[in-house]
Amino acid sequence: MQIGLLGKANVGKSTFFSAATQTTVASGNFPFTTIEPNIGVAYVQADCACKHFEIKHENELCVNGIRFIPVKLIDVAGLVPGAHEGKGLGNQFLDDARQAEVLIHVVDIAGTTDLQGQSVAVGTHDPLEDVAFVQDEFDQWFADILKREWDKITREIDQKRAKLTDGIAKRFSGLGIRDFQVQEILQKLGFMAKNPKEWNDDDIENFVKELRKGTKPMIIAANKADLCKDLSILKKITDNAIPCSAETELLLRKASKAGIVSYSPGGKGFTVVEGKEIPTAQQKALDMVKSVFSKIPSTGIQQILNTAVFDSLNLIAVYPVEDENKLADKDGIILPDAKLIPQDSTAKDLASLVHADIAKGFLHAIDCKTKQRISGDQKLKNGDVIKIVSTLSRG
Ligand SMILES: Nc1nc2c(ncn2[C@@H]2O[C@H](COP(=O)(O)OP(=O)(O)OP(=O)(O)O)[C@@H](O)[C@H]2O)c(=O)[nH]1
Ligand SMILES: [Mg+2]
Repeated sequence: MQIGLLGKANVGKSTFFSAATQTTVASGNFPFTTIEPNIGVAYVQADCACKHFEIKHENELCVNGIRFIPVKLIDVAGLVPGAHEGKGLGNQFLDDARQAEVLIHVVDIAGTTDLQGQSVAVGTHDPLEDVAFVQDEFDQWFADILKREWDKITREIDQKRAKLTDGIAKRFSGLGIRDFQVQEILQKLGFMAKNPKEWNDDDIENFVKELRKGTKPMIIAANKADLCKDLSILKKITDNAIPCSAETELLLRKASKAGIVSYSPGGKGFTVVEGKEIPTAQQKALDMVKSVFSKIPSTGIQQILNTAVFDSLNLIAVYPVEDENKLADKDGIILPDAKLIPQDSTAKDLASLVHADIAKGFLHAIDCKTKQRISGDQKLKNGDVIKIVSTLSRG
């Protein structure tokens, strides 16, 4: 599971990354601060299964019944218009983010940066332009891959009776795109029976646009919302757009770590820890943070990560255990692990994820909430606690 952060230069991708992963990486008010990608671990939140059983357990990833589930986050170099032709840092960002299953497109919603990522006065750049150009760069990049190889694909079909689906899928395999996904889009557009020789540039462009949308879902992180004068601009964005302030989240996480405030990621506010002496500069910063919460319901960072995983990718969280009565692993650790799996996953799919041998010897599973036996092809639900019964153990 990998989430990619991408967007124009200087919009706050690295600040988002630092806040979400609690690792400090370079950020600065100029374009191309980031060149090499940053990879780290962020967390999405789900209700922990302990809530259902009304049990208490010691697990640093369960805080008051909210389970923090790790996901990989990748922050890449910024892009400028023409990146697919090598402008700015070119396509490097796309290569770095190619394995990401879902993309968070960070936009400077306050319009404080021009198309090249240079700082400009608040509200002087139209963020809608950025939403369009970044998607366009992506589509162009996809289209270039296909156009470059189109003659070859056509020849392979003519001479070797190769399948169109396979020919296209091969060119996109480096992006983690699978042949069934290519086939779905070809079917959707009615292109399955169309001779590749008859495809024109528009056909290729339409096809890659659908392929991009279908395989790399994008959420818009409308960042720098703290500076934005009129957030009603969000209504003009057709994709899923969530207002956020990465800088506010970063500040709160730091203040929380320093023991100055009590704040939980995703929270609708914070409280100052009683009895703390707060220097004037920090007090000023906290006052600013307060005013951000009067503008947006939360800093948006956690909500964006949760939306990416649970809404865009439709994943569910399930809890594999080895002891269905104690809800524990063999060392007695209660609800040791939460796994993110696609919505239609079966008990057998979960077994494969836990260990190949366990899947090989799969007999049945037990739904620990109902204590019922379930078969390998039964679909799992969000929040399920599952014991897998297998003739083989891991390793
Ligand atoms: N006001 C405000 N400033 C922000 C916010 N997020 C980031 N910034 C500032 O925006 C500038 C750019 O932030 P970065 O995180 O370096 O942006 P980036 O998108 O990673 O930039 P490149 O790596 O150069 O593409 C920095 O000065 C940040 O402090 C925010 O939510 N609000
Ligand atoms: Mg950066």
